[in-house]
Amino acid sequence: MQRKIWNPPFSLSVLGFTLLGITLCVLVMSASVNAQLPDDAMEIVRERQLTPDDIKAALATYTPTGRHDEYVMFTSGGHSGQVIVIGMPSMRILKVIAVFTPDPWQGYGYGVKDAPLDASNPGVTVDGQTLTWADTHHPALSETEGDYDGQYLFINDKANGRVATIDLRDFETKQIIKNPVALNDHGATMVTPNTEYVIEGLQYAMPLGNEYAPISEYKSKYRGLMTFWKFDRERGRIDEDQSFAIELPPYWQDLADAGKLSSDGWIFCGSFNSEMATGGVEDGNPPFEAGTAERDMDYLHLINWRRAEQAFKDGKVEKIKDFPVITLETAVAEGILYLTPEPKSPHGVDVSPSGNYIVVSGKLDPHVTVYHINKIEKAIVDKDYEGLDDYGVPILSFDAVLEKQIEVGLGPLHTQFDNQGYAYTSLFLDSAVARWTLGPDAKYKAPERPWRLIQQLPVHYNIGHLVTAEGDTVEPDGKYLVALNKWAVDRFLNVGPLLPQNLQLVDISDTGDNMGLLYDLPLGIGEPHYAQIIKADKLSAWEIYPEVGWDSINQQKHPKAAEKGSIKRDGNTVEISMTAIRSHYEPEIVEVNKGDKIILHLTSLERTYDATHGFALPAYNITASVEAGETVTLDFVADKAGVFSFYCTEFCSALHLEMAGYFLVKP
Ligand code: CUK
Ligand code: CUA
Repeated sequence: MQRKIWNPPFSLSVLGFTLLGITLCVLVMSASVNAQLPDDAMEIVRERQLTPDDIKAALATYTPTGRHDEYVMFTSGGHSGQVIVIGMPSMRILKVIAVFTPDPWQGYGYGVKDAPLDASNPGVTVDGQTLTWADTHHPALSETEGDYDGQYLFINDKANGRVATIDLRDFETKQIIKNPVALNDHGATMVTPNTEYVIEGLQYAMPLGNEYAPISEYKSKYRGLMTFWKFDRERGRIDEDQSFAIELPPYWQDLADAGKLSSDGWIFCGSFNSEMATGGVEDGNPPFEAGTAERDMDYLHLINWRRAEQAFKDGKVEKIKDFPVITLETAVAEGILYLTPEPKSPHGVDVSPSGNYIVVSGKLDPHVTVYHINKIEKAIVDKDYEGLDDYGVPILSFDAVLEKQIEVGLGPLHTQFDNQGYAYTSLFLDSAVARWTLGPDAKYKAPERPWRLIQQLPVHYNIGHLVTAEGDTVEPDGKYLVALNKWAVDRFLNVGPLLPQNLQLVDISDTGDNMGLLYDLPLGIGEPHYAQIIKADKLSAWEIYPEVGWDSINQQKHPKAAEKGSIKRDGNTVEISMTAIRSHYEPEIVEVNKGDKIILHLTSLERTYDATHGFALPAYNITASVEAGETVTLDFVADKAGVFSFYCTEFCSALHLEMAGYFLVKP
């Protein structure tokens, strides 16, 4: 698996470098730079032992200072609980968005009132336990008519069954909600084509509402769940009051995708424990890994979300923990839920850009299995069932809905699409990306050789998800693909037994078997699972907040914003309006009594791009960030007597160190 360095013997090497020189000239000319490759550049090529492919990759990704990237990738941060923003093709990290985990730099989770990580938020403090981390898996960009609109980003917390909303006007988390019925999730988040709903799927079946039931009552008491969170675009919030869930059989529902265009209105969701195995290796039972893989087929779930929405609106729900849930019985009676077989231990399910093809990968099957939406809908109309499952859910006949099975390689997981009629499937066991042709599809010129494996590109190593530019939309861009590899092994310098993930940028602009690696990005802050790539010009984040005194949590003028400093006492409550501008706070001296309740509104008067100030109050575990124009409120009790020097944590000006003050707490 060692990378071959191009290091020919001397005589060959002269020829090689001549060829290399020609290649370089061609490359340089194609970039319409009218220059010979300078000798010192050739010297670098020789010294660093670069191959022509290396040089091509370097030229394709190197981004000179001040030049901006063409695409932006949002990748989940795995157990860091954050989202990482990466420019492409440079693969430079632009930002880590704090989502479920406190972050001092962003002043997130360290005292700012009403921020999503405020302990008073029921999405954060659950049953008295404040959660300070998450296992983020699947980011989803908001869509309009099936295309990314650049407005919002959603991401789930697999560990605790939570969903967060990020506003892309300022790249800040605005909302964290806890699913009241489900402990965990996985096949989420993803959105319906107009972001009507953000979908969250439970992974490990459980007694809904977090009740207790012994594992021996698995079949009768444990259930799966899919939750439909209604998104209120105007408010930029998920509206919990308009949301509902559907009870599912206890099959360990996994990845899901929303239908689009021809399949709009459907949700497709795989599952991998239709055996309903209950583990117990310590008692001599088969472990889950074997128990869940006994049958040759599991069930793809087909959920009609418009019918589900109608049933919810008609009140055909039961309340679990006060949350409306459509029961399995209702789901069957109302034609909301169907099943169809899918090969052994499936993982990914992905809908092609036209909406016609639904691609499923079975981890233990070397094929991808492709269904056609027309066949699915016909089988439902014809009641072409091969039976009912234990819960009365109709199982559509596999032969009736199957379009094609294509052998792509070992351990297929996830599939993405481009604008040339190709599909790309990650091969975990083969450590490769398979490129294959879709069948005839109105959206693209029909491939000359449909349903064929075209190329397997080795990646390093153990690829999980892959993502293409806008690959989840009705209009993918092609051009780039990123392989999110679980193992890095020998790709980077040894940093101890815990290794970074390796995100590899792949050029998919060419047709045929011409995919090539461009760049390796090590990410050492948790395990990214999935990502979304959007054209950078679809994003239009603010440079500064719209006006001085902006409440970024609610995206409106802060009711307590003030452009002058003041201290007001009312009994034991001290309300302070503090301003910040280069390079001082006003007021600078604040004197209170031990036990006073402090409400501090901190307003940045700055109107300059990138003029950020911070506010650190030692011993009180408080740190805030105020970007230009922002007002934040800190709310705490002065329960420690003493002299506390507060100061600005951003090097904002030459006199940044002078931007300080004293918070005096009289005993
Ligand atoms: S994933 Cu969550 S186990 Cu394949 Cu979407 Cu990594
Ligand atoms: Cu303000 Cu440093």
